[in-house]
Amino acid sequence: MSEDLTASSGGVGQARLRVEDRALLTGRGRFTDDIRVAGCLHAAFVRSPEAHGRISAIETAEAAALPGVAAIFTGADTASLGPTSINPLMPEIRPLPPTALAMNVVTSVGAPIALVVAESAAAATDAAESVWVDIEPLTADGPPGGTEAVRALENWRTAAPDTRNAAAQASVSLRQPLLAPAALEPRGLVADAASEPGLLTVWLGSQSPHRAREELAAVLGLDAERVRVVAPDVGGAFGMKASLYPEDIAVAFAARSLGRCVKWIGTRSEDFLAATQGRGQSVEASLSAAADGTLLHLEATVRAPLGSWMPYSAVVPARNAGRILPGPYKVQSVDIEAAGMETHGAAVGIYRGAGRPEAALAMELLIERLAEALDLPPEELRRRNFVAASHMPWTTPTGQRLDSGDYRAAHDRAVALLADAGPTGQAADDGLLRGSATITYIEPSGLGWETARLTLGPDGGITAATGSTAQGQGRTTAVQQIVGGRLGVEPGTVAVVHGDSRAPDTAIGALASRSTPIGGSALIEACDALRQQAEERYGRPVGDCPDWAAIARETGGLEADATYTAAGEAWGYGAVGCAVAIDPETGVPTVERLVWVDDAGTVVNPMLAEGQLLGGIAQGLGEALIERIVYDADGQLLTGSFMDYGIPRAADMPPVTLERMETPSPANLLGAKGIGEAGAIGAPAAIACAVLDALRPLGVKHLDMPFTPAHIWQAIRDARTDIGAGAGDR
Ligand code: SMO
Repeated sequence: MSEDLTASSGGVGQARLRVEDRALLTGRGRFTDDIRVAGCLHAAFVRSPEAHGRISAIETAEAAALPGVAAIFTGADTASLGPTSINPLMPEIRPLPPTALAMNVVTSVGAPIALVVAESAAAATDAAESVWVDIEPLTADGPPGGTEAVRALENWRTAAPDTRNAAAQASVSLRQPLLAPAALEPRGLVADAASEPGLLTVWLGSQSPHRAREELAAVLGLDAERVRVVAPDVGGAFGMKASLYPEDIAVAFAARSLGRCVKWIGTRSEDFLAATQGRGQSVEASLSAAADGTLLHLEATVRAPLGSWMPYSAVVPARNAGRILPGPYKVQSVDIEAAGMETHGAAVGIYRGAGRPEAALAMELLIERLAEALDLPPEELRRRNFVAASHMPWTTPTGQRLDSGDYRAAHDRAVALLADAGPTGQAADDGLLRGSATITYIEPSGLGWETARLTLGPDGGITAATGSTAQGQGRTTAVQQIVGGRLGVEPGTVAVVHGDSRAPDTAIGALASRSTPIGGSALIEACDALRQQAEERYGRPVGDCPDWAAIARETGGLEADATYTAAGEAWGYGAVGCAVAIDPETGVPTVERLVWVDDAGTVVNPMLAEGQLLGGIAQGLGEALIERIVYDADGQLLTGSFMDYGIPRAADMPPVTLERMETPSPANLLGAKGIGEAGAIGAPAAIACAVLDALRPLGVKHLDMPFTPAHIWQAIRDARTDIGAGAGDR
């Protein structure tokens, strides 16, 4: 993008206010529950109370006779539906697709067993409670384990390591808790088979309405043209609304069977029980170095839980954790294995970061421990091993091509910012334990294609349809800036369409930090195609700021489609400095400082980018300090509400200093790199390293997240150190 165009048009680079906010903040958003179709029926699910069992009987007669009940469906009705697909991203996958309604066997608490459709949501809920299900428990000894349960597997192996120079080795053994993505708006859909003959229209809170359309059509045995999926306003998704669910299939099936409209709006409890969860990985890893700190060999075994069925993106977290593990560092050799394991419980899928936070956490903890073993400051060990800016593009030992960036510059800037933020370790007369760390993360932003359609209407109005849909990120604002800048029109005049499987016809969606890098580049390409069409019809160049109204009058309107395929993967990155203070009496941790230097390449709107970072940081802070899903030994969910599952509130946010570097990516037209997941990737690793730095003098070698006061207090107790003297010495 030329600087002039940017400055004159309010296009790329401008911190424009979000055009979405007036409606969203004044209650005028249109979410799935706001979709009203005349005569629409309402659905409620009967769910499994057992983690594993055989369904011996389902009695629906009493429920079916209740007032307002239209129909009750069970697994026998949906048995003939086709399977959904699994993105085959790992070489070895044994799919475990969802069943719309359980048949014979249930494999997790909360699995849908029956669907009640009634005249009102209340009637459906009442009737669902009257459906009687008899389940013989099959196992009382918790989730199955062992090699039998491996459902996905990949290895990254280089030639055998050269161990002659190894002077030190460090290892870590991590158990990461499962997390609830906890979108503000729970799941839901409206499936309408009544309003338009031969067409099933589905309003679905989804990151990928196009994929949902393909999947629904395949499962229901329909031509794709006979299904339209629309994502209206979506109140947060974070990966949890990326793939099709059993409930989506069951409700769409019910609508088709009845020739009616059927609506299901899930509750918060249902999201805790049956929405996909995130993280939960176990990582065993070791890293060796030569005496001068040169990193040599990285070995790791990643075990990722999959839950009891696999959504489309199920294997992404395991694969990402493996391929990204070396992070921003040069290592000479690797031997990494990542596996996805079947477990009893809700499906585990992508959640903001999707394997990236897990990789950053493991690698940065290894670096901290290795620095200790080498008796080097951790900053120095990092500096000696960053992939140098001059060596970009750089192919990692896991075969990833890092496209551009200056990791060391970001790291050094973050170290300086943390030092400028004031002394942390010295002011110890308050009796608190202090620790700090500066970590660096990388954030791949996806490969492949995305679509866009630019239309010049007969009245001269410009409409931009993008395959990258929105869940609160401000995509309309960003699309207006990209298109306005490229076509030389005021961004606010560009009409934006997203989230409709009819416009464009095909798309991937908002996933993997790819919307701006790849979706934005597709818009650029469509803009250029529109301009070219104008020039061909007009017979001459149309200039930087074309008279689109005149072109529209002359041509009667134009339309340009683009399917843009990225040249490679754009790798965002950033460095995070964190200082924590821990009260040794209570175990309460306080994040005193968070300084952040992120490079997302070309930034379309710095205010949107900042919002993405802060939101991700809040979720990363939650992961590090608060959040944890707990199942008991029988597979019952103990954290089924916000009474038992904590998420961070505004007051939990530390002071954050944000700085930006801007190294445009050569991997796409726009030069953009992802930023949507950055906060959630960097925060847990930074906080974990800082907490362990604070606890190190007490002899605490390792502690798993979340760092709750009780958890830290116990670790301090277990370390059996004279806490008062230890704190005073620091
Ligand atoms: S975790 Mo993302 O929605 O790929």
